[in-house]
Amino acid sequence: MNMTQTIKSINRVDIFLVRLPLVQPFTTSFGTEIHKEALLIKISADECYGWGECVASPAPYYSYETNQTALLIMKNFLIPILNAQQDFSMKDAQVQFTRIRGHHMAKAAVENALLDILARKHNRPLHSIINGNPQKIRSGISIGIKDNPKELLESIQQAVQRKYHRVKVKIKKGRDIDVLKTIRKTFPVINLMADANADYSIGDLALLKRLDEFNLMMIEQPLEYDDIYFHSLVQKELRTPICLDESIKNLNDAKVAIKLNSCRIINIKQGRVGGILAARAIQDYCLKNGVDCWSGGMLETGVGRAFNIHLQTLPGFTLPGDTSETSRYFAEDIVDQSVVLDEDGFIDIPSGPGIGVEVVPEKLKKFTIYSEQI
Ligand code: OSB
Ligand code: MG
Repeated sequence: MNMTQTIKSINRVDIFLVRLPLVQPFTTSFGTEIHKEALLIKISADECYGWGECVASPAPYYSYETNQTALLIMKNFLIPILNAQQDFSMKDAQVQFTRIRGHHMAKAAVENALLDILARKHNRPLHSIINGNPQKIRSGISIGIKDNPKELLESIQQAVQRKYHRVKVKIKKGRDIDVLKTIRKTFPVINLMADANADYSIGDLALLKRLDEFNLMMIEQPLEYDDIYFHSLVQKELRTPICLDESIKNLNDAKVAIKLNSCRIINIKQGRVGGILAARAIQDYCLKNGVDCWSGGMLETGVGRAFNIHLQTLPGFTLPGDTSETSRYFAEDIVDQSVVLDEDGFIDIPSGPGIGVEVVPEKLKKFTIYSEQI
């Protein structure tokens, strides 16, 4: 995109906290979720509008940010900064936002809404203004921890039948070696990976080395959520690539992790690193440094998922991500189009202006538990 294109002025900002039931509970090493609670932001400007979705959760388990901290940061800092601007570009907004330390999930939602406005204003799909290649993207699925192995094997069987390009399973201490052994017995050659969500520490090195026998594509975030250094010690001892998720909150983290050889793969969640443009900068750095990337997910509604899909048209996304069909998360979503897989497990990019999906007012009303005009 021509990054000098500007927004004249913000007219109105609306926030919606929505709560959608998940079709099945989702369990990770940090807990079980039965609902998806998301903070959506709609910014109106220049006779146009744009949507953003914050990927924070109700509780600070995956990250320190929560929906309530994000709301506070938007209300007290991000939106006032925008309201004080006239004729500003994405670059201008980003420069202003750098004053606010951390809170990348709150920033991502606001920045993404601005990008959506710019794309809609010029009647172009989001992928085109970030210079992505208009191509179908690959799918992947993230399967939560299950109480019984039969249920887990059934879920994997379904994913294989649907032609997902790779299967990720969640693991945690005590639910690792045996689980992977069971899976590999039934599915010896599928593209498989495991996500520990930071459940191990350097003292578990011997156990982590045993994961090499399962021929995994990667092990995601084995150690502490804020660690980079100890991951480099583990990566040195493992044949299996390490992929970092929680540890990478911005481009600098990615640079440090790559310089230290802490990982060979990065899970870029645009909503975790500050939005689409920050994610683009990270994938570009990774591409230049021979590090594979993929787009993670946070069980987003159709709004956040649309951003993830457009993002994956960029060349640095060399591996399939955690982008699954809508029906795998929700019986009913808040947007007018569902994500579906074609017969080869690919996903089409929405073609309309901006993110290419529209929020359906009745669905928004149905699922909103709190709203506020800022
Ligand atoms: O660690 O990648 C993760 C969901 C919520 C919080 C953290 C994670 C996940 C997922 C699901 O793995 C990805 C998705 O399907 O959206
Ligand atoms: Mg993860």
